Amino acid sequence: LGSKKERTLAMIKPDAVTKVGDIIQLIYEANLIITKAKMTKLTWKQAADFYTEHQSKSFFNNLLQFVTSGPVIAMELMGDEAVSVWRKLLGPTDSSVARKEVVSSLRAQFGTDGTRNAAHGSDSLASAARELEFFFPSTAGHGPPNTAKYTDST
Ligand code: DGI
Repeated sequence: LGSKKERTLAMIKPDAVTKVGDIIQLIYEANLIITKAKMTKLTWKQAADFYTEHQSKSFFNNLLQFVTSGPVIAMELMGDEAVSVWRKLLGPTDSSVARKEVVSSLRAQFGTDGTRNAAHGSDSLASAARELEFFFPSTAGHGPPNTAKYTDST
């Protein structure tokens, strides 16, 4: 009550798709709920759009190569301060750095290095809005309509 309910975009990257069960467990333990989910394989162009803010970076090509190498699972997470709660669960960007931290994290457990780092999380409410619209467009014209809406029954 009176808390700051947020929505954020989580994406399980190709290296951690087989760990989806463990990751969902962590999500529930953090008091976040999954309100949308989709498994898909990104095309190169889709990945470039998703990561457009990094297009001039040296690691851009490696990033796209990796994230298009297999399926990803996109999820809308909802809960109190969902953006920062999910980012905190993820841990440091580089999994090899994450493993040196005292407190374990999803990237420490399921990732490998600076590129293969298991999962993504929106870094702000503005990014979350853009990234949720990317995976779950409100104007989707094809396929089954996105009518499943979470309503708090408590
Ligand atoms: O929000 P994050 O995923 O933690 O990090 P970010 O938004 O700065 O970068 C997006 C992704 O790009 C990140 O998950 C992995 C990749 N990346 C970022 N910085 C580096 C990097 N990959 C390599 N190889 N080296 C980097 O310095």
